[in-house]
Amino acid sequence: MVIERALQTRAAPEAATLIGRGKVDELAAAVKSGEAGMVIFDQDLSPTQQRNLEKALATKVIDRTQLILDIFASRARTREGRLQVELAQLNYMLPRLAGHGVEMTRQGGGIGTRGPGETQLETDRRRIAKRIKAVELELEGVRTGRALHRRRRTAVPLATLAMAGYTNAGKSTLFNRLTQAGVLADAKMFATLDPTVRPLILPSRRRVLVSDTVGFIRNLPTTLVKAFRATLEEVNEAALVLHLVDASSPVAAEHTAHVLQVLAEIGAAQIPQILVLNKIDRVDSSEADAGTLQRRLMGEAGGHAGMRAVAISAISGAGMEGLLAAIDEVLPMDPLVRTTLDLSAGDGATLAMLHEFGRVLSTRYEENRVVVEAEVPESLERRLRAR
Ligand SMILES: Nc1nc2c(ncn2[C@@H]2O[C@H](COP(=O)(O)OP(=O)(O)O)[C@@H](O)[C@H]2O)c(=O)[nH]1
Ligand SMILES: [Mg+2]
Repeated sequence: MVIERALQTRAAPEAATLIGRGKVDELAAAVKSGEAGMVIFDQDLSPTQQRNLEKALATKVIDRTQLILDIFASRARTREGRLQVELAQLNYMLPRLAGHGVEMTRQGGGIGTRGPGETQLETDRRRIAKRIKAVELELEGVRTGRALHRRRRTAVPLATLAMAGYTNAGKSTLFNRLTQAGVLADAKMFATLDPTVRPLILPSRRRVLVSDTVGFIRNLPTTLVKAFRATLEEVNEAALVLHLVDASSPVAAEHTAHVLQVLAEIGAAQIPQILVLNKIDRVDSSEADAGTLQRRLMGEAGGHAGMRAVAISAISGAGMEGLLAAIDEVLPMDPLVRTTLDLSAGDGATLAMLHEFGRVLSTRYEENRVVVEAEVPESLERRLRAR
């Protein structure tokens, strides 16, 4: 819960505390009266500034880089992602060792508590430096084994839709809207999975997983670029990327180009992608159609490049059927085929299966037979034909 927000505009930062003396006192009072457990600065703090502020505010102080690192740490799913994040955390921690008497790591790393004195400090420095070496070595190993790893992962039976886009584009809102029904249906089966992956049943009755990936961040500190990309790596295992953009944002075109560029750089360019133009409730209705928006964001080239675009409002739900239909059309895994089956009228099991996993278009009864026309996943059709 956020107790208080404060903003200060200054000609120059205060060397010792970033913000001015008066602001520090003001914050200290707010921390005390609100019993704040933490103060987060949307700025980078030098190790000294952070220390001074923790003393003056009598609470934990976190800067922008550390907050982003914490988010990455909670979102990194692949081994490489976790290692890259740990490496960035260690490098962040190293110059901040001096002066802290309390626990150093908030996210693993296992450095533990320290006593006062130079000796302890030196020991800690050596320990972190050693861990950095070890992580770097492990990372090399992971990169070598990556091709192998990816082949294994593709054996996972369910296709994944990865949602990519800037923070604030509406990924989590869309994620919740898309997967609400799915969660109830399959809650038990997925109870142990992390909360950013959930099942979704498409109109075609195909089951997929939706994954809410780590968001792109404006002005990402350069020291975190590698950790960010490694955390985003999981997109490479997706069958389809939902590239979400806040179409009402004045920097939407810039964001779209940047996401496309980074996806290409991590090797995800060949994965089918749908450009999801979100927040059309905030766009002038004369421009709120997918074609117009896509041209505005990507130039004439966008549509020609064959990228599907769908305009939605994740908040109001507008455009959701169009989005689901587009996903069904573009999803390469186990495509839908139209089939006609001549079944014995007593074959209730097959009929039930067709209704559950496919879309039954027509049913015609003839004496003791039933002829069903349906749209089903290719895998199901193969299974039925093989009998
Ligand atoms: N007006 C409007 N706001 C939206 C829409 N979708 C999301 N938002 C808001 O945008 C903000 C960021 O949404 P969120 O889903 O957290 O974005 P994320 O950072 O990409 O996960 C929240 O305040 C949402 O309520 C939309 O379609 N229209
Ligand atoms: Mg989110």
